[in-house]
Amino acid sequence: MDIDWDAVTHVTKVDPAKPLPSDLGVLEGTDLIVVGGSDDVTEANVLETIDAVRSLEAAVPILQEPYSSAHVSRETIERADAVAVPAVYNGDREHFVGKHLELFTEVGRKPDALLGAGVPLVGDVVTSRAEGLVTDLASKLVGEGYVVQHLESAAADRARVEERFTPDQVAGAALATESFYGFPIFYVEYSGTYGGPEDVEAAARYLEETTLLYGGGIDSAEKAEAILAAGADAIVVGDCFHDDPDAFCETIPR
Ligand code: 1GP
Repeated sequence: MDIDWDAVTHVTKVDPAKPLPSDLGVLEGTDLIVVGGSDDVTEANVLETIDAVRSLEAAVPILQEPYSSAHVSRETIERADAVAVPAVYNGDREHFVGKHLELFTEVGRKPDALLGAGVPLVGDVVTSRAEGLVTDLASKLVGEGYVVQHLESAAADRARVEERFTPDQVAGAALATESFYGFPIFYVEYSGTYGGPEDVEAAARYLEETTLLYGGGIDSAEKAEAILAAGADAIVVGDCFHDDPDAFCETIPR
């Protein structure tokens, strides 16, 4: 399924390492499900989570957001609609460039590993089929320009973020995302705390084509509305989905 970003206003981030609410029906009002988390995530629990949310009656697109290339496999790429790879502007080099090269190296590394054993093809045919498969898989990987603004979060710890950006720096990162790097997504990440609309307002000034996502501490209709009114294309709700399904439902715009 292609992700129609123009139709995405509400995103749910599902952490594969956390228990799912008993009623997954609450997800039917969301526009996109992101599967990913920082701690205790494995390829196996990513696949289990993708399968669980795929079983929803409403067809909601699924984006895998891996922290490590170990969470990504041919299966996860094939079962998700896309795989979004964060490029953290205020993280260390590994989290802007290093992990991406590692991931694409994994995807491109061995035709036989990607095609699997027992494929009844030989020689050049295997190589050309494998190259086509690698290209198909790589086309599902999309970059996300990221600023991680909650320094006490697991995301900041993992990406080695030591500095919170000022609104001017957030605006600069947004501008670079749109006009220089060309990533389709820019993400203001306050994971675990509510950052308010200021950074979103700063980023929105420079984004025409790029989808602007805000995530962090959204647990009410008021916060959701404030962030959307500030110019975010969509809000991302994580903890509240796992912890308080009733409040989660309130975050879905009517
Ligand atoms: C986390 O931005 C998302 O990556 C959502 O944050 O868990 O605080 O809702 P919360």
